[in-house]
Amino acid sequence: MIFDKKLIPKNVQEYNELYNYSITKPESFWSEVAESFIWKKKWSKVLKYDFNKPKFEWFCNGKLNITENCLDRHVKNNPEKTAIIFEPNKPDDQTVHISYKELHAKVCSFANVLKNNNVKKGDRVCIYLPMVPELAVAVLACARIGAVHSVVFAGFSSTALAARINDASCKMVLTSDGSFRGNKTIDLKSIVDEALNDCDCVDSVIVLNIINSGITLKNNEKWWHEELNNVNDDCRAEIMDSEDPLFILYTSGSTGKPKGMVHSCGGYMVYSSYTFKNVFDYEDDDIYWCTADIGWITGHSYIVYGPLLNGATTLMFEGVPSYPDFGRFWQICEKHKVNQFYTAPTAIRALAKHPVQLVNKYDLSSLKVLGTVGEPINEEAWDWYNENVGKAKCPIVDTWWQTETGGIMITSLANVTDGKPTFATKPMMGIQPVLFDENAKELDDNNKNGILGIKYPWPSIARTIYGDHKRYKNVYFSAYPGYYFPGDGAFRDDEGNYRITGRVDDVVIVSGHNLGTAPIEDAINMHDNVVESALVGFPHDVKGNALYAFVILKDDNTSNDIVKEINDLIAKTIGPIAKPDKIQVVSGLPKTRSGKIMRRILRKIASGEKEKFGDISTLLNPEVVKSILDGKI
Ligand code: 7RM
Repeated sequence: MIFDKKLIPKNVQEYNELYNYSITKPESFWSEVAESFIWKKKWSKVLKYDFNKPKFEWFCNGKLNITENCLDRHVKNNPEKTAIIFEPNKPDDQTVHISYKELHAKVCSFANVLKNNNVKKGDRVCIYLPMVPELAVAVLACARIGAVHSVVFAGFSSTALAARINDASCKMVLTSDGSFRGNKTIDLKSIVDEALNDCDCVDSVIVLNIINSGITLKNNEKWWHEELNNVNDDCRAEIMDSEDPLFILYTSGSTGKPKGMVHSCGGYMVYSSYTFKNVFDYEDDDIYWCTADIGWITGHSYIVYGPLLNGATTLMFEGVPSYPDFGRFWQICEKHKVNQFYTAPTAIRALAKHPVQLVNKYDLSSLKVLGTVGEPINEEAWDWYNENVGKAKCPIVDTWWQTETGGIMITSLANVTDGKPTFATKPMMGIQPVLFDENAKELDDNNKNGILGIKYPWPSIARTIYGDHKRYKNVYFSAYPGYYFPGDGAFRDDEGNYRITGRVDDVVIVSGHNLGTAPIEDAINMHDNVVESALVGFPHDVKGNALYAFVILKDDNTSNDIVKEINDLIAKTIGPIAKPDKIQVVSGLPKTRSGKIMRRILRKIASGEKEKFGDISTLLNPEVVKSILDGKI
């Protein structure tokens, strides 16, 4: 274990004591945690911050390279230990075990490929790859040489990819000829080709051969395996300042433009690893599996960095939960004797729809800890997970956090603090949540709903939005000066447990994907016959939320294919995940006098409410509500 025993609470009392220490003496506490790592030069000050600017600096003037902590240190102590288990899409294909020593060599070799292709410290590299080990290798190779990785989920469309490449002026793109997903192969390379028609910043592309598609590459494109022929596996780790950027990861916002959250080297290293150890109660020989994609923050922090920093064995799965059948997750748990299993409520709800026989036929006795992330988990899903997967003997950690927070913020700690169904429960050490009432005053009493805020900085808070610090300040630090505002509502019970109630802004979580409504509306509005649109979420028993689009057309009678055409536009500009379940043509949208769409009303209509809309007299056009209700689908 990389942490001193005194930093790892073993029971509720120790958690309470350590938590109190962490918030009364945060600098001493985090300094002790940071001592657990290999620094090339120690920090001179633990924390400097200013909520007004806003500016946060952790482990100031400390020098390090995160890959030395992920790799070199474990190669020294335990070279043969498995770092990554790769489980391919098809159950019959070969599983791969990559030891720390092998991973170190792969990362160093590929870091040399990056250098040979003129990537330097501070350059941005876009990574658009499916869930194969090379994705983890690429991420770490960037970190090795101080290049800033920007991983884009390989389910995003060419338009979404191009926007992200351009926003960060990425110099290089790492991709593959294609990917395997269930019984399909996906032609990733042509998505990249299309994106690159709109990107002038990209000098070169390196292509991993996965599906043997036999494509020919252009002049500035190279095959991954051929590039590896030109290098050795010796690569010095670049010396990074604690505050140097480690990566950019995009998340949706309430305007059309995605926000490139920037994370730094030192604070992110300390927080992602410390939370991994405590939340999942990871022990030395455990096999840990997080089913997320590395294209999301969950994959960054809890497939790659958190586990590797702890010297853990982390499983990467290329495929989908439904192929070859809905028992695939459990088959993998049995096959690899998985000890910690971390997934999303949407996956649980989808699997719970299928016969429980698909779970019961596998031996899940290796499981010790279950986790959920991404959205609130409803009681039925929690019960199903607990009874059928955990056999009522595994603690379930419901982990609340965000791309912006870098690591888990509110959760129970497996085998230490108690879980409570539908509650994320208690703050992580060092995290000070508060609830605000409608007057933006801190709520002191319990059993209340409020808006969630965080009172004090923590090491892995995103440092800025890439290229737009003003927006960073506006979105996260303006609503409640002196606090971080995550955009979620919460309820706090008598014991101080938090239940996250959902977004309070215009982001909808569909199947665990954080979708901004604004960019999807922008896509709908691109249709020639669309005048205006409004998109809201409504509860859905599998996806958590689904999307409902209300659209005003120029000419109602022209095309019967409007629904299909809008869906195609959305799939092309954002990705298929953003397609609404329902698209209703309306004559008008409920608006305030200042012209703002009253989404509150649309949300109610979408979720089936017929009468109780509260006060609609402030609307410019109250009559429109009835007409939308009459046409509801
Ligand atoms: C890790 C991740 C962040 C948003 C967040 C919430 C929602 C995440 C939970 C949750 C209830 C949870 N990052 N959310 N975890 N809601 N309970 N345990 O998902 O940036 O993609 O999304 O997700 O609304 O603000 S994210």
